[in-house]
Amino acid sequence: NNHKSDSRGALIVLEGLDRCGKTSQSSRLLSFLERLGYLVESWHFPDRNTGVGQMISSYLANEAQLDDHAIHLLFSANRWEKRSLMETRLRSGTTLIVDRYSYSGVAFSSAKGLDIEWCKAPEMGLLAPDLVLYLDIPPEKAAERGGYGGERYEQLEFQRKVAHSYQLLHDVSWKTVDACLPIEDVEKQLGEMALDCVTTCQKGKALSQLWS
Ligand code: FDM
Repeated sequence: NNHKSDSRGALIVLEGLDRCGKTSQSSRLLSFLERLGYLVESWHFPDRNTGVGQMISSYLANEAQLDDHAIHLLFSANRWEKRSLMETRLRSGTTLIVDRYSYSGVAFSSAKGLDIEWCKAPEMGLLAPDLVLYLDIPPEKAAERGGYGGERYEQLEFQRKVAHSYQLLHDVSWKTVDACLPIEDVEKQLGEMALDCVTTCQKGKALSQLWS
């Protein structure tokens, strides 16, 4: 690896409804990039390992009740507490594959009826992804896949609202992939898009911040 000083890893985010295949695709993407010799880590938000993450986790399990605004800010705080580590990793050349990020934050909270601009505000200044891979699946199809675990939000009616909210968040970094295709086809498409992005960041692309 001939590192130029402005060479860095890529920030790649996977987004989509529950049961769209994000988690298994992110591990496939991780091994694909590893096999090519890249430094790469797999991350997930919410990160349930921190103190804030534990509060989020008990909220999602319906063990704790919280005001919609309060839980929104906790999800955001959970990203802020990882921001500097994220930047360090990227600048040292490690690519991050992140399962859910600020887009989940805004899509899920605005699906409850919170104002979308209010939802975006606490995300301002977090690192902007170089690539957002949206795994597109109709809510009904996702529900058929079964295995909704019974956490808060894992209901068809609510997922329909989330799907609608996601549509309002598309920006230049978004690429939509049809998540109803066979697993290997989705994997191949994601791999090509990610590789392209990693190469661009390796050549030296400035890090930017949400929302631009
Ligand atoms: N979720 C996730 C939010 O509501 N806001 C956020 O900022 C994030 C990152 O938490 F229903 C929701 C999305 C999902 C739930 O996510 C838990 P995982 O991926 O199942 O852990």
